[in-house]
Amino acid sequence: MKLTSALAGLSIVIFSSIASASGDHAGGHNPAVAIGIPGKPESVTRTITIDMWDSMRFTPATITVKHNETIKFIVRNRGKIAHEMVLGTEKELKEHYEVMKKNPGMEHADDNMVTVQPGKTGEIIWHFTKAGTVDFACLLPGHYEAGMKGTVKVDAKPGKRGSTTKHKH
Ligand SMILES: [Cu+2]
Repeated sequence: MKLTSALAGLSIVIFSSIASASGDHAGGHNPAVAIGIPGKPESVTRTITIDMWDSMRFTPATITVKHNETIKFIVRNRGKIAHEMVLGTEKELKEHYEVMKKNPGMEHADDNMVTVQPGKTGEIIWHFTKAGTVDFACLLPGHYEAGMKGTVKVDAKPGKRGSTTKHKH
Protein backbone atom coordinates (compact mmCIF):
# COMPACT_ATOMS: atom_id res chain seq x y z
CA MET A 1 0.00 0.00 0.00
CA LYS A 2 2.67 2.45 1.09
CA LEU A 3 4.94 1.27 -1.69
CA THR A 4 2.21 1.79 -4.27
CA SER A 5 1.54 5.35 -3.26
CA ALA A 6 5.28 6.04 -3.09
CA LEU A 7 5.62 4.77 -6.64
CA ALA A 8 2.66 6.80 -7.81
CA GLY A 9 4.22 9.85 -6.23
CA LEU A 10 7.53 9.08 -7.89
CA SER A 11 6.03 8.81 -11.35
CA ILE A 12 4.25 12.12 -10.85
CA VAL A 13 7.60 13.70 -9.98
CA ILE A 14 9.23 12.16 -13.06
CA PHE A 15 6.37 13.31 -15.21
CA SER A 16 6.39 16.88 -14.05
CA SER A 17 10.13 17.14 -14.58
CA ILE A 18 9.70 15.92 -18.15
CA ALA A 19 6.81 18.26 -18.72
CA SER A 20 8.94 21.21 -17.72
CA ALA A 21 11.96 19.92 -19.63
CA SER A 22 10.15 19.48 -22.92
CA GLY A 23 7.73 22.30 -22.31
CA ASP A 24 5.11 20.51 -24.34
CA HIS A 25 4.41 17.14 -22.84
CA ALA A 26 1.52 18.33 -20.75
CA GLY A 27 -0.35 19.17 -23.91
CA GLY A 28 0.48 22.85 -23.97
CA HIS A 29 1.21 24.45 -27.28
CA ASN A 30 4.49 26.04 -26.42
CA PRO A 31 5.58 27.93 -29.55
CA ALA A 32 9.24 27.67 -28.53
CA VAL A 33 9.25 23.89 -28.81
CA ALA A 34 12.28 22.81 -30.83
CA ILE A 35 10.57 20.28 -33.04
CA GLY A 36 7.71 22.40 -34.34
CA ILE A 37 4.09 22.75 -33.35
CA PRO A 38 0.88 20.79 -33.88
CA GLY A 39 -0.44 21.41 -37.39
CA LYS A 40 -3.94 22.34 -38.45
CA PRO A 41 -5.80 20.03 -40.86
CA GLU A 42 -6.55 22.95 -43.18
CA SER A 43 -2.83 23.84 -43.39
CA VAL A 44 -1.58 20.43 -44.51
CA THR A 45 0.79 20.81 -47.48
CA ARG A 46 1.70 17.15 -47.90
CA THR A 47 0.73 13.68 -46.71
CA ILE A 48 3.41 11.12 -45.90
CA THR A 49 2.60 7.49 -45.14
CA ILE A 50 4.79 5.66 -42.65
CA ASP A 51 4.58 1.93 -41.97
CA MET A 52 5.44 0.37 -38.62
CA TRP A 53 6.59 -3.23 -38.47
CA ASP A 54 7.14 -5.90 -35.82
CA SER A 55 10.76 -6.02 -36.99
CA MET A 56 10.92 -2.76 -34.96
CA ARG A 57 11.33 -0.58 -38.00
CA PHE A 58 9.61 2.41 -39.54
CA THR A 59 9.53 2.63 -43.32
CA PRO A 60 10.57 5.10 -44.45
CA ALA A 61 12.83 5.85 -41.47
CA THR A 62 14.31 8.96 -43.04
CA ILE A 63 12.03 11.71 -44.26
CA THR A 64 12.86 15.11 -45.67
CA VAL A 65 10.46 18.03 -45.36
CA LYS A 66 10.79 21.73 -45.98
CA HIS A 67 10.89 24.40 -43.35
CA ASN A 68 7.34 25.54 -42.58
CA GLU A 69 5.65 22.56 -44.18
CA THR A 70 2.66 21.06 -42.39
CA ILE A 71 2.76 17.32 -42.85
CA LYS A 72 -0.01 14.86 -42.30
CA PHE A 73 1.60 11.57 -41.30
CA ILE A 74 -0.56 8.56 -42.01
CA VAL A 75 0.87 5.99 -39.64
CA ARG A 76 0.02 2.38 -40.46
CA ASN A 77 0.70 -0.51 -38.15
CA ARG A 78 1.56 -3.43 -40.42
CA GLY A 79 2.43 -5.75 -37.54
CA LYS A 80 0.66 -7.94 -35.00
CA ILE A 81 1.54 -5.90 -31.91
CA ALA A 82 0.87 -2.27 -30.99
CA HIS A 83 3.34 0.42 -32.07
CA GLU A 84 3.49 4.15 -31.77
CA MET A 85 5.13 7.10 -33.42
CA VAL A 86 6.33 9.91 -31.19
CA LEU A 87 8.01 13.05 -32.53
CA GLY A 88 10.61 14.72 -30.34
CA THR A 89 14.21 15.67 -29.87
CA GLU A 90 16.47 12.69 -29.26
CA LYS A 91 16.86 13.82 -25.65
CA GLU A 92 13.10 14.03 -25.07
CA LEU A 93 12.53 10.65 -26.65
CA LYS A 94 15.20 9.01 -24.48
CA GLU A 95 13.77 10.54 -21.30
CA HIS A 96 10.25 9.59 -22.26
CA TYR A 97 11.36 6.05 -23.07
CA GLU A 98 12.83 5.61 -19.58
CA VAL A 99 9.48 6.63 -18.09
CA MET A 100 7.65 4.22 -20.39
CA LYS A 101 9.91 1.34 -19.33
CA LYS A 102 9.09 1.98 -15.68
CA ASN A 103 5.38 2.31 -16.38
CA PRO A 104 4.65 -0.27 -19.10
CA GLY A 105 0.88 0.12 -18.89
CA MET A 106 1.07 3.88 -19.13
CA GLU A 107 -1.42 5.51 -21.43
CA HIS A 108 -0.31 8.69 -23.05
CA ALA A 109 -1.54 10.83 -25.84
CA ASP A 110 -0.53 14.18 -27.21
CA ASP A 111 -0.45 16.02 -30.53
CA ASN A 112 3.10 14.84 -31.30
CA MET A 113 2.33 11.13 -30.92
CA VAL A 114 0.00 8.39 -31.98
CA THR A 115 -0.42 4.84 -30.73
CA VAL A 116 -1.67 2.44 -33.38
CA GLN A 117 -3.10 -1.03 -32.80
CA PRO A 118 -2.22 -3.89 -35.20
CA GLY A 119 -3.75 -3.45 -38.63
CA LYS A 120 -4.97 0.06 -37.81
CA THR A 121 -3.97 3.50 -39.03
CA GLY A 122 -3.40 6.67 -37.05
CA GLU A 123 -2.30 10.17 -37.96
CA ILE A 124 -0.23 13.09 -36.74
CA ILE A 125 -0.44 16.56 -38.27
CA TRP A 126 2.74 18.48 -37.58
CA HIS A 127 3.98 21.92 -38.60
CA PHE A 128 7.78 21.95 -38.92
CA THR A 129 8.64 25.47 -37.84
CA LYS A 130 12.40 25.07 -37.51
CA ALA A 131 15.09 23.82 -39.83
CA GLY A 132 17.16 20.97 -38.46
CA THR A 133 16.44 17.41 -37.44
CA VAL A 134 13.39 16.10 -35.65
CA ASP A 135 13.59 12.56 -34.34
CA PHE A 136 10.78 10.08 -34.01
CA ALA A 137 10.52 6.72 -32.30
CA CYS A 138 8.30 4.01 -30.93
CA LEU A 139 8.65 4.26 -27.17
CA LEU A 140 6.91 1.03 -26.25
CA PRO A 141 9.20 -0.99 -23.95
CA GLY A 142 11.89 -2.78 -25.95
CA HIS A 143 11.01 -1.14 -29.26
CA TYR A 144 13.18 1.97 -29.07
CA GLU A 145 16.16 -0.08 -27.88
CA ALA A 146 15.60 -2.46 -30.81
CA GLY A 147 16.08 0.47 -33.15
CA MET A 148 12.50 1.54 -33.80
CA LYS A 149 13.36 5.13 -34.65
CA GLY A 150 13.76 7.54 -37.51
CA THR A 151 14.47 11.13 -38.42
CA VAL A 152 12.77 13.99 -40.20
CA LYS A 153 15.22 16.33 -41.87
CA VAL A 154 13.77 19.79 -42.01
CA ASP A 155 15.28 21.64 -44.96
CA ALA A 156 16.19 25.26 -44.34
CA LYS A 157 14.64 26.25 -47.65
CA PRO A 158 11.09 27.24 -46.83
CA GLY A 159 8.23 25.23 -48.25
CA LYS A 160 4.97 26.75 -49.30
CA ARG A 161 3.00 27.89 -46.36
CA GLY A 162 -0.45 26.71 -45.53
CA SER A 163 -2.47 29.28 -43.68
CA THR A 164 -0.07 31.34 -41.62
CA THR A 165 0.44 30.16 -38.10
CA LYS A 166 1.94 32.91 -36.05
CA HIS A 167 4.33 32.03 -33.32
CA LYS A 168 5.77 34.45 -30.83
CA HIS A 169 9.45 34.66 -30.07
CU1 LIG B 1 6.94 -0.36 -31.70
